Amino acid sequence: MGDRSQEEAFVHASSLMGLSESAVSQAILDNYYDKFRRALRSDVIIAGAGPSGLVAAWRLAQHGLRVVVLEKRLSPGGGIWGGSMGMNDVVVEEEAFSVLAEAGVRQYHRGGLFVSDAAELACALCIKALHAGTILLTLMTAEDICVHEGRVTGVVANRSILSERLPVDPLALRTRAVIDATGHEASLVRHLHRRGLLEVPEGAIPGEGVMDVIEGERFVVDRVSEVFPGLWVTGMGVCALFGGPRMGPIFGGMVLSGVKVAEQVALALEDKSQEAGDG
Ligand code: 48F
Repeated sequence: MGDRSQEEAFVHASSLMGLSESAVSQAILDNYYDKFRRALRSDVIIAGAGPSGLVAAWRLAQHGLRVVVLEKRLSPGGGIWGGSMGMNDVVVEEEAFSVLAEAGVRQYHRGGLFVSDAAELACALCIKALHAGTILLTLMTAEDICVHEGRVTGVVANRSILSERLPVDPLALRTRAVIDATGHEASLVRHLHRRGLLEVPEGAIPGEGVMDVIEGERFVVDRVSEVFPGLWVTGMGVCALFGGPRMGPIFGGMVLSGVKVAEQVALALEDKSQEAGDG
């Protein structure tokens, strides 16, 4: 027993040998800037780490694409954390079960519906996206979009909070496809529209309509699309852009919207690679 605790003490001491305050700082800077450097050129940038953005990131990274997620808040998960009126449970429909099961999220049967713990859902989707290879940069706002020759070519990113308070210039990240997964804000779509680059039927982005769970859940999946060359919209951004209904604390549509946008983007990038190869 004595030998054992001596051995443990030795292992502990040697594992601390490289430890100093500056070594801690150095390790973090090395790792973070390695991530940031890799994020400068990617296949897909997803603005927003809510349920639809995280599912899209997971699927696209699983497909072998270089995926970057920019999240303006400190923690990824978007509206999942709030659950319903702050109660950390959400309803998920059966159509999304296979995706949730793959992520290890459990469902509980309640009065004919299925409920999942909001924290479990947020954590599981994050882990799936990260373990598939997604680069996640938090406290990073997608502040604007780059367009060259009529196509989206990148995202202008800035530090959240800092950029809101001080005149700090952003950096641009180059990519082949951008997904606006910023939820109710539909931020990137609005940037394009503000500049007259995105036409919408009524001339103005309508925002979400009144709550309708059934129609909203259908709408948010059906209307996922490439809204400008190189820019896709998913999740609640779809409803904000096309005037679809809001639907409250039900998340199957968000998950399936993320799956669908990932399929569309993967296909479009494959086609573009083939064109480039053929050319
Ligand atoms: O709002 P959010 O969860 O969007 P979603 O994936 O899911 C909507 C549901 O959560 C819920 C609902 C279900 O019925 O209605 O609201 O469509 O996640 C959007 C994420 O984008 C971040 C924001 O902080 C949130 O985490 N975000 C918003 N604007 C930006 C951004 C921006 N400009 N740059 C980076 N992140």
